[in-house]
Amino acid sequence: MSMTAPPQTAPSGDRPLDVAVVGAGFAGLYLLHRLRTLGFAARAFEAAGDVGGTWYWNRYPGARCDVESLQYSYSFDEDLQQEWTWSERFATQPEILRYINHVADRFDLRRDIRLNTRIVAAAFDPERALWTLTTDAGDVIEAPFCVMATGCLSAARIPAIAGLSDYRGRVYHTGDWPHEGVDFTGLKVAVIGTGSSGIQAIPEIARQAAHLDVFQRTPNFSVPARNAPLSEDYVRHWKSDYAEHRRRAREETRSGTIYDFATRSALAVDDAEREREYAARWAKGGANFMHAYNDLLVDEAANRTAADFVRARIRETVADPAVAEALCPTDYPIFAKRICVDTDYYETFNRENVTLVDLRETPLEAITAHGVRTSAATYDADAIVFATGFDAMTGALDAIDIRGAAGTRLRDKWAEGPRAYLGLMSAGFPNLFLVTGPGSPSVLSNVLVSIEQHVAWIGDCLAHLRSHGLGRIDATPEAEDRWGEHVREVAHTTLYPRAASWYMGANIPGKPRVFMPYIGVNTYRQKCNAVAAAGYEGFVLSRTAAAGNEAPRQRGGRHAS
Ligand code: N01
Repeated sequence: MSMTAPPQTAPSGDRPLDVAVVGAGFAGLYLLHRLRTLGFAARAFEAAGDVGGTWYWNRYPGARCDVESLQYSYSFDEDLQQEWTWSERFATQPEILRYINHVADRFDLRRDIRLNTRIVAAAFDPERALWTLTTDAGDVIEAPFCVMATGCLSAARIPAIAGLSDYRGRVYHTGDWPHEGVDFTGLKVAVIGTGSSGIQAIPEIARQAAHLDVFQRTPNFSVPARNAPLSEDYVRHWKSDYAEHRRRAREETRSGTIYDFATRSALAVDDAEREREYAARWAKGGANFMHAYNDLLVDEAANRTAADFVRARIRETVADPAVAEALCPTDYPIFAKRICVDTDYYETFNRENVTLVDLRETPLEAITAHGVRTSAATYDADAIVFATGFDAMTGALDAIDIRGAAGTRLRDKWAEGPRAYLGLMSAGFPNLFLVTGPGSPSVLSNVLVSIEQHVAWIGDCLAHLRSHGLGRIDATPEAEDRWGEHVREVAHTTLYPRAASWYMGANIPGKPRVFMPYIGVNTYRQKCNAVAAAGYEGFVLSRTAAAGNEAPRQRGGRHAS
């Protein structure tokens, strides 16, 4: 691979920080690069022992991305995207982590990253217009601006199940996997949870373990990945016009990912033709399946045709009819929960050493000293793997004691559900930006596309403030409320709210049921650009002592009082 020299930028060194960045995953790394390029002194604080964010922690067997690798990568640097070689259609976690490390080195980012440093508190001092961050070691960092690049799926969650502390075996969570790996050879293993992580890990664990019991509460729809090495032709085709592909993904798609988008309704064709189309996409593999018709996420009858097709494939694949029925989701529309993409998931239930335990028939009652007890039986387990997901979108932010201008805690403000204007800033928390925050496309998008858009917007906003001698920006409560209503309205034009998903906070007992992500990468980008072009409409921009001690000034938004 040919390399160009990393750009030469002065280290932020001992310069007072302009921006404190929390997290050094895909978002934090690109923030560092972009902010440096704009001449800001920025530093990232990362709880983990190295860069990578979600790809640092999620090392479970079978972990890979289900957005194609040529699309799930940075687009901000043409040389980088031309030079990096992805080996497979869907990259494995180790390959993605290698890529992230390569980016950190290539752009010389490590000198401004403090690892093994968890930010536990962040408070805004309105007098000094400064954020004060406190680390788990008690260190204090000050910066006028703070960006939370803490990730949407980074607060791994083990549910409170009675008896867990009595369990004598080994306990793992897919989202916090041991770095040395786990050898399940000869062990009896229990996996609890059948979301994307469980569905990827289960076939791999089944190949090693003496016996695997899969504890399923809600069946998920999964489509085959059909993963394969990338052909040189395909890569050449993609890279020959990389910039245009990226532009299309950004500007013309709702998910930030290019698929074969259909332009007609599932109900506009006869059964035979529909079957052919679904079969062709099933054979091709991946989430492309969900774009077979343009109304699958908005029309119940159309949606049912896709769900029926997948249920038929499950029944065809799984030998035991009772197991097949238990694996068939029936009580929510397909795609309303995150579609899973698998390799041999349904086939795994034909193995002699795998048992599906349907927790809807026989609820999980407790963990015992030696295994898992349901209402019907006790299953001995040498190891329990929790594939039970995350406190999504808000969990990592809630874990930090974030206090705004009036001392209000963010988690208290969000007690009834997260509120953030454009998903970027929450009113009352000046100079605090969120990357892929609730109210932005985030988890309903190719997150790399969303991250790059947010980072660019934040960088431009900071440059705008600097060039106008302004030191403070805050969202107005009115703009935030209007945005929240818009996010809700858009969601309710689709079938998404029909499923009790983590998009709705439904996986966390007591979490308010609010549909958190915004649907539509393309429209969202236009709205963010329009807000900036109108002088940051819906925000209050003002001067501060540090940036020039004058009266607050209106920049499209309204005057601070
Ligand atoms: O988590 P999940 P995940 N008792 O929340 C079950 C991304 N991702 O880590 O549905 C028993 O989806 C829960 O059951 P239920 C992707 O965005 C991407 O798998 O609540 N079971 C469910 O089955 C994904 O959507 C990739 O009834 C309990 C499971 O645990 C997101 O991360 C790969 C339980 C949790 O599923 C999260 O996926 C991996 C309990 N008390 C992840 N509590 C790719 O790109 C929870 N469950 C391929």
